[in-house]
Amino acid sequence: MQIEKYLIDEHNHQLSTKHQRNFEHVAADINNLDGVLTKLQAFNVAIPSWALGTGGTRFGRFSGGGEPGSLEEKIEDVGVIHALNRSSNSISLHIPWDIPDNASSIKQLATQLGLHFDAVNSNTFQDQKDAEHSYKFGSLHHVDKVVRAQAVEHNIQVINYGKELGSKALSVWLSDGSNFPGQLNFREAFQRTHESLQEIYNALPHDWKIWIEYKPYEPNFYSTTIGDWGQSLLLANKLGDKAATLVDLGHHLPNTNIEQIVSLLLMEGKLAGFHFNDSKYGDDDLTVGSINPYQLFLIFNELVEGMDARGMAHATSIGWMIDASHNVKDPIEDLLQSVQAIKIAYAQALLIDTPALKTAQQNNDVALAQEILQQAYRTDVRPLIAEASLREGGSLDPIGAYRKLDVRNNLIKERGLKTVATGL
Ligand code: AOS
Ligand code: ZN
Ligand code: ZN
Repeated sequence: MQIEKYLIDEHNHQLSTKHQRNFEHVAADINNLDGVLTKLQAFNVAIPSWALGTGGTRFGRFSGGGEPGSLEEKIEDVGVIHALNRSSNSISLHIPWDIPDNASSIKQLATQLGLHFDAVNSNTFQDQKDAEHSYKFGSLHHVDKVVRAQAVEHNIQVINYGKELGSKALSVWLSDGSNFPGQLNFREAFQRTHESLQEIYNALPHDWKIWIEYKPYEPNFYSTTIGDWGQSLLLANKLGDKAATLVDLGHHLPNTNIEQIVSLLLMEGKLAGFHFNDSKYGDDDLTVGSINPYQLFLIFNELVEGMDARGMAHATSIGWMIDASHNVKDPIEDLLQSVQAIKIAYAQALLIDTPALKTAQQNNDVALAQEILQQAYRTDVRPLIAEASLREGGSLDPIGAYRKLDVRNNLIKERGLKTVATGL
């Protein structure tokens, strides 16, 4: 399944008068319009391979039709997303849910679709069939050296897969933790985790990074061994320059000031990147921007300000990725919505009058500082996103085009109605 460019152009044509009117309206008030558009055009968000099938909960799973049954089909789905929004030019694999044994043909397919491979993810939170040792009581922190060795070995294997595909980072999320007080010696568990990560770190190619994700709870409900950004940063600092902290928006206790965490990690050169999603209660993995778009905007405010202060290229200095899972939506539509929400927050942050904000802060003019932020946040930047997409050869309205072109039904015809994607 591939979307022909002329079909996108035809759909754009039907929308063009309205788009032009909206675009001119918002563009009139923007000083550095070309700068903003160039940044939006360069911006891409990686798609996780596990989000392309319908997700489930522990209570069940309701599969949709036409889901990708192989890595090739997952790559094709990302190709569809990228053809529509021109902002999803990479895929992040999860081993062994994906097994890229035929690296050169996989790579060739991706290249044809204008895609490359983002961070590779290891998986030591499930027992794989034929595994000698169980991760029931953890992996890199396990009390038994042979279990730790198996988990280290798996991570090195993931690096090797990634090398063949041209990935440049290993993303590690551990479910290691404890369910009851007394189960674990915190200090020793942390030290063992550090030791195991050091072995993995030593196996990284010179131009690779290791991204360390944290999470406060789930699947363990008393302690998680890498439970917050402090613990992740501590490990990243001990490991060295190639290690940094990955922020998954859903991995915070309610009401945590995530933007402040982001600001300080960036200041320390230790922000690896993001797993974007949204949540109301916990690690809900909901569509980005569906619950709290203002928080997302405030995060992007810190990102733009902090990256500019450090002279970092927005699009390429850190990892931009979605980590979501969808029970009731078409996964492709949901991912299109998530990327769109991220670009909206980014565009709004680009519109903030930074010098004016600095002056207001200097003068302790609290009301004005808030006005400046909200002026940007309340701007309807959607015509800017549409224009950036158009200039890159994408759609003015990705979801509209996806529906108009009846992509899902074509996928169902091609793959069948009863499909189950590998992964979550
Ligand atoms: C788990 O909660 C984390 O968000 C990880 O990033 C995980 O690897 C991913 O969700 C796939 O399970
Ligand atoms: Zn995550
Ligand atoms: Zn998560």
